Amino acid sequence: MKANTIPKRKVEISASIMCIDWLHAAKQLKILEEQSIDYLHWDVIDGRFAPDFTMGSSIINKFRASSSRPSDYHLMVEEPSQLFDNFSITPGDIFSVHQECCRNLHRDLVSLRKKGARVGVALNPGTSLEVLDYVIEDIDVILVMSVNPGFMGQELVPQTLGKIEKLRRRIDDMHLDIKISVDGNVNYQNIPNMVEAGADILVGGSSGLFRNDMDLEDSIKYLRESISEGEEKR
Ligand code: S6P
Ligand code: MG
Repeated sequence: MKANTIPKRKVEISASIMCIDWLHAAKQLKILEEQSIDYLHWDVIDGRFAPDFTMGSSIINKFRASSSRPSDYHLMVEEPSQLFDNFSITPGDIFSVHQECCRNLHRDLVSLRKKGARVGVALNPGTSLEVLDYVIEDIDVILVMSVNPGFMGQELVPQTLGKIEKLRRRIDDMHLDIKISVDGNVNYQNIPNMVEAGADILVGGSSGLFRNDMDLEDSIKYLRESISEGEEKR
């Protein structure tokens, strides 16, 4: 199926909390709530699989408790199954682990499903889609990294757009109910192309949501306009 014949789906927004304005976090969380942002995206980084560190479970669980929005966990850590029990999971939450990090990916997906999560697998920009061949039926969300995991504020890896398109075709051809999430440099210029290629969830970070030069309400408005522009094209 060609990208322009993709049936219309509602594109959702996941707010990358590592990019929030930490000095005004409570105020910004309230705005995300009022604006019905679809998910709060929690990046967990261990300094080994990806450089730098972000938030641990104590910070995330505390924040989570003050919002009604579903969680979208993104674990960028080696052997993530060691941490599964640390996070609270409620029905509707997405929990993504990196294919590159799991010694036994299928076993980890089964564990996550038993915990009630919608299970996600994240792929680095340089990881081929073929690694999912024998687990794809067990996945709810595929998180396509459009930058290398670790830092905010990076440039899009351009091959990602073709990868989203190829993945969309594969999912549709197999008649699977899998959402494609895209994470990294989700800005107003890239969003229409990401949506046209077949993205279902966009992770808004420092370039499209928590911007230094704009109020959060305005960036949400521009983000939604850019999504509509992409939806028109597919
Ligand atoms: C990166 C992390 C992402 C970032 C987000 C940054 O390791 O997984 O979720 O927080 O992509 O967004 P931006 O717009 O600064 O690239
Ligand atoms: Mg992320």
